[in-house]
Amino acid sequence: MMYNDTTLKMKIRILEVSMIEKYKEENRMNDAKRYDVVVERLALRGAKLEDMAQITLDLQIKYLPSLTFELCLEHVQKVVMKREVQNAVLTGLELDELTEKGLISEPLAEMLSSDYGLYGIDEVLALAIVNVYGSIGFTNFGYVDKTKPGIIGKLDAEGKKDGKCNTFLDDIVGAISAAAASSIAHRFAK
Ligand SMILES: [Ca+2]
Repeated sequence: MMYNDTTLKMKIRILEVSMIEKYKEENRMNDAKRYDVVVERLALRGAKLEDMAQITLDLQIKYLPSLTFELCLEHVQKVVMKREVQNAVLTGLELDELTEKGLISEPLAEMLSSDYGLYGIDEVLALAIVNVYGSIGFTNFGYVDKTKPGIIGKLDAEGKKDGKCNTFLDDIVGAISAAAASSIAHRFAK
């Protein structure tokens, strides 16, 4: 059977659209699947989403007195659903874990295991997380990075112990909490 040009073009277009939809669907599922892995990896390192939601609540409650912990947790989950965030978390956690196992070579190993103050790439990686939420994200992240509230201070102190490395983890946790706070701020912006 012969197709005229228009029919053929239409058929190709339909095929393209269905392939794009299939691609989108597969990727959506991959992100959802990866979400569970990311949440589990964070928990294994001592950082639960609930701890981040608490920081988010503390950050935003002064602007939104009716804000609840549950809503904060929802926004933390939304942040962790994003692919850029998942990629940053997986990269950072891997570097912390490899450092603890002694699998990083010098001079990087010494910088990561001592949480060297001028290293700075841990904060840069965390910016990939807050970047998703614009300038409010950066402001919130700067604030939690300085004040180290809740679990962040705990992780920071724990990372200074022998054989432990939380160089990336504390910034990741701060960035996710800050991003969730920014997500809430955007949601309720007047
Ligand atoms: Ca750090």
